Amino acid sequence: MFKKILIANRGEIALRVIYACRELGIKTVAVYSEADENSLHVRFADEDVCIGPAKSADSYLSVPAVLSAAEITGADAIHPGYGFLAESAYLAEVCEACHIKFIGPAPNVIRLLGDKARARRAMKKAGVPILPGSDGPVDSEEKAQKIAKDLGFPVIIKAVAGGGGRGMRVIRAAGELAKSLKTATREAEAAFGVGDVYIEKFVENPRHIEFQILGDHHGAVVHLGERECSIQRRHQKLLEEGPSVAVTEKMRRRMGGVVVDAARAVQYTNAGTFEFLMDDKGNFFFLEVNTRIQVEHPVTEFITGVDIVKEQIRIAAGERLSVRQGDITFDGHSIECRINAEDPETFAPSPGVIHAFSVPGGPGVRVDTFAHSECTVPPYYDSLVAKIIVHGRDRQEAIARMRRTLEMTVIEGIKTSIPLHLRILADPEFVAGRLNTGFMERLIAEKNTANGDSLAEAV
Ligand code: MV4
Repeated sequence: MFKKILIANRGEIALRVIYACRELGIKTVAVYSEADENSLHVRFADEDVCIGPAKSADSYLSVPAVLSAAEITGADAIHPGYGFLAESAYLAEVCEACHIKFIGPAPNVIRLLGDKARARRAMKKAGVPILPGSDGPVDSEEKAQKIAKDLGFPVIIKAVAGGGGRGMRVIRAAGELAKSLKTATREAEAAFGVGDVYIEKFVENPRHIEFQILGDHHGAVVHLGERECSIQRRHQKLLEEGPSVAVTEKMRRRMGGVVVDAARAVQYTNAGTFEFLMDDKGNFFFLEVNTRIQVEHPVTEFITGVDIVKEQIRIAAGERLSVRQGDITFDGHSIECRINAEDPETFAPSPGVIHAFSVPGGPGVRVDTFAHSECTVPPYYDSLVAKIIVHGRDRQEAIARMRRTLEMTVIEGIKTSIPLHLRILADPEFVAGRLNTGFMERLIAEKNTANGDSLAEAV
């Protein structure tokens, strides 16, 4: 087992990795930017190294800075968390060259799955259902028109290097295609440095459902069931839950089998997430594979009892998975709310000093956060301040538990998304489980209408 792990991240996920390391008896190294000098991940790590100024390009995103910190402190592995360098095939490669274990999949697997057109091809070959679309990147308007005509409108253009919605364009008629192809290509080039795009049939208002997997270096792969992540705004998830009300036990077994086979086919190791769209008929279509630990992993930890971060560390150290598929059960229901430092009405960021911070406990409540009274939420990074995750015997109990937890949470000094979450949890469609990726747009539109009609009525 590793003796010392460097955590190449900040905030709640850096603390989450420290929790796992402490329980495993592994020493930790925190890295931090000048803006994070006083944060909890620095306080609770055994060692810490300042790796640069607040700007993440010069600190948390700097491979030389992170690698130097690992070399200086003699860390034998690096956990990248999520965001920043988590899906950098380059960091994984440099780690290999330096004989430091990267806690994630092999560099060539990260690279394969990071190219969405290559990933589509690999998944199709492995028997994963994909949407009809182009065979690879589309390099001319003529080819794009031909493909779109064969698919039938609407179609969607996506960046090969994309993910998270950047460089995407929906096209509803042939006349819009030329312009959308140009703008998508330009956007992709600017955002990722790679302008290649591909085309897929567009699915209207799908559900977003993802399967968590784990694979070790001895050929064992298991799935830990699904999470429903349809409640998002501008490709930022706000609330996730598991299991999905739209997935039956039979579907879970079938799709679980599909993703396990696919992970084996690409020799996937460590933790990963297979993202799917589900249409209104219950059909699954592959979107992409996330080759990192995800923000919403606690939902799965609650329903399966598996500590995913500990498994990641064990896997990277060459140990076998601690669970077999037959041992994994899916118990009760879990919901996560992402509490962001933002205005719940305008979604404008709301960084600053938190003057009071208190979240209730009680049965089935978990809070993953770096926040405490008098801590600072810096303006330089993402706005996540806390994840509140609950577990109940069923969905109804989980919803009630999340409501009482949010109602009794005190965060003063900054604005947070808590009022927005309470509105989501009070929505009859949400309570009925009728979710799709258009949910937030509808909720916000309804709120705006209510505001227009009568300011007094809007809560
Ligand atoms: C789609 C789609 C409909 N049809 N692909 C958005 C993020 C990226 N990972 C894929 N996305 C989508 N791809 C086809 N062929 C709709 C979305 C989409 C979406 C997906 C998941 C979660 C939220 C979303 C919100 C809007 C659009």
